[in-house]
Amino acid sequence: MPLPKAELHLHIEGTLEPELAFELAARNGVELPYTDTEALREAYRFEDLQSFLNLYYELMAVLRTERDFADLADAYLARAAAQGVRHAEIFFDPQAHLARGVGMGTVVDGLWRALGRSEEVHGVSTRLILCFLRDESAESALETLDAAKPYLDRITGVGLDSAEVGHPPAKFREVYEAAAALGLRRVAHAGEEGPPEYITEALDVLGVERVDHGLRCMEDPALVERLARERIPLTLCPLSNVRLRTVDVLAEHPLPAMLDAGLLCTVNSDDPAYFGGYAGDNFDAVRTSLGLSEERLRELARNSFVASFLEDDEERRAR
Ligand code: ES4
Ligand code: ZN
Repeated sequence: MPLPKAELHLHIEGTLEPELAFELAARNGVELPYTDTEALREAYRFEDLQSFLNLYYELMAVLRTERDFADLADAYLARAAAQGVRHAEIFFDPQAHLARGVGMGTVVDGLWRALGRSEEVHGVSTRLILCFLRDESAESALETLDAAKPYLDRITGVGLDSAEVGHPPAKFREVYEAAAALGLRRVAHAGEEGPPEYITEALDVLGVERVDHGLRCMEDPALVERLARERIPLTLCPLSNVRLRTVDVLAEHPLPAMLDAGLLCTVNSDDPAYFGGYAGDNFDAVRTSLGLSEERLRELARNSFVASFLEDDEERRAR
């Protein structure tokens, strides 16, 4: 039996497996620039975050209807459940869809078809987190939050993703203030490729409760001390870090040092269709390559519930 765990860093568009991409392409009459799933998998050799994002945005062209988003989320939830995931806080990137003429309603209603019955069907509770693309303008983020207003009953929080370097968190101060005023929870990617200063800015300017990745905090001992003292959760994604070459090899991942420093770390999958595995695969990989003890692995699973947006009583029931 896999350890019961919560997945806190998961881009739903990053769960698009090649087989489903081709199925949706055929269903929607979309031409993909790859002959078959094998040719597509060949393209999964990334140099850095941007080279991955290029493919990630390209393949989204196959997602067009509510049914497509429902099928995508349902396939993810089934895989996650099989790997011990009991709760999933799921990112989505509305701007990438709005730009292609796919409306906010199509995305949220489609995802909700699967999420809304996930506890019953898969035994996985869910939350939805709307991410702003940081390489788009601050105005576009504000417009996106506005477009989401009719759907806020199904959206728990906001996040910040896409190309990090050159797009510091402070660019999004206004939209995060507006999100907070609407009662939304706040997280942001920071310190994946960007410097430790972006982590501090996400905390102090955007008011985030949780940092996605946060890996590069290790370059700043004072920041590590602060994150540990304030119990700020970090949602680490070990297989993603290797595939995007943030870390050379898994055996050199700083996770053990981060745990030793007292950081509230969690292990997550990011974009599992692209990076070689789902939440359980990430746990297995760190168990094997980093030699973490069973006690450390249980700590990581426990942290995932502590760091989640579940209420205390829900949290106890989930784990
Ligand atoms: C992402 Cl790995 C990663 N980093 C930043 N933004 C993203 N969007 C999807 N995956
Ligand atoms: Zn991510």
